[in-house]
Amino acid sequence: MDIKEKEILRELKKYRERDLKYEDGKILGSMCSKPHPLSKKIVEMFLESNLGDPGLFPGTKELEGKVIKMMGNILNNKNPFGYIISGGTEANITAMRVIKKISRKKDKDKKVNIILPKTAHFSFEKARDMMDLNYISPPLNKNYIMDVKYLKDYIEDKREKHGIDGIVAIAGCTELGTIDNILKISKIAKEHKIYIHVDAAFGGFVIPFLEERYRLENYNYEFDFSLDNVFSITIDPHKMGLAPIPAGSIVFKDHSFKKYLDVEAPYLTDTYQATLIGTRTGIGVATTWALMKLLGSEGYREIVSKCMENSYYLIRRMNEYDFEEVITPVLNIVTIKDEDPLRTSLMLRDMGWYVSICRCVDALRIIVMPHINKDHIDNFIEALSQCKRD
Ligand code: 0PR
Repeated sequence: MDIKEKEILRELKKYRERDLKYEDGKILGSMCSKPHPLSKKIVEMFLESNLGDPGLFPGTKELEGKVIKMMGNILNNKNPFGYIISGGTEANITAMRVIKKISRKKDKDKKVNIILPKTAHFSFEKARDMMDLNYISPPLNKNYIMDVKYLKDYIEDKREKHGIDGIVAIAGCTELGTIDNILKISKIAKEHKIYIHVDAAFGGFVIPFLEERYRLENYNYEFDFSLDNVFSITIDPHKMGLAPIPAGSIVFKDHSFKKYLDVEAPYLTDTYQATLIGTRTGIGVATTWALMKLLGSEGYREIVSKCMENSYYLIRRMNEYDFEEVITPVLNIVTIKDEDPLRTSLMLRDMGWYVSICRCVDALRIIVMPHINKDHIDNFIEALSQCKRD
């Protein structure tokens, strides 16, 4: 390495050193974690791959097909079709694009009406801006999930005037980790022939691996393609899949959905392109394939169990200090009631702890990712109680 290169790297290191590190346990509000160590070598190996022109990278393209098959396996779908893309935002926008295309095919002048839970991630807001979608959001029920008793009314009331084109359901909502009752939603959607998109960006790598002892009684965890009218699912390897960023995924029920995505790209090796992002790395494909092979269901089950055990440990510790949770954790997301969550989160930030806050309820929100251990939790509880004493 010549002197100039060394100097550049030294300079970069200075910037990088200012970043927080997952292993320090201070990042408590992130859905990402330290990527699995195997990722490093894979990133290097696939550095120049570009799935935007797949004919040049047939090996990586074939691997993408295999990863989508693996996704199908965990999502109960024998004929999945989809892509490994930049993340949950791109996946959700892609699904909204399909719903819009299907609606336009039926009636090109009609508003595109989509039922969207109040707990939906803000990526749907971006989709609305870009595609002029009309969202209808039913109230939440006491469990902080979409109250399905309103669905029929919305569908039947609005059917004449507008018609509902799609329903979004969430499997592991960003703020609380709750799961919509997708079984019930699916029954209604089937009856009215409505498309369901499930946002399992976070829950997709948790729910299939959640041990029985962590499943709440009378809670519906079903979310995948085994349910009628679930036509697309967002599931992100760069969240609980432990892949490095960028690795998101959009999976469709079958290949028939490709026609809604394809645009002509006559001069490329593949003359159609379906993903929103054109030039795109194959790194996510390779890391996801490798980690799913390496860890398998058993490996992911162990990771999820550890996160759930630590979530309950956090609840026990906070209860000792009279802090109360909003809900019993459904997934590895813990909420802490707080009259002024913004203030508390800023105080914690001054002490070096990074938590996030909920919008739908006054609470702090902790994502108990694999990089969080019990010592971190003990230290955090100390810091939190100090905020309350001040
Ligand atoms: N859908 C759900 C349910 C999500 O929670 C998220 C992101 C997305 C879609 C969008 O995914 P991408 O960010 O991959 O496009 N949820 C996290 C959040 O907004 C993302 C995040 C991750 C935030 C790490 C902070 C952080 O440090 O809370």
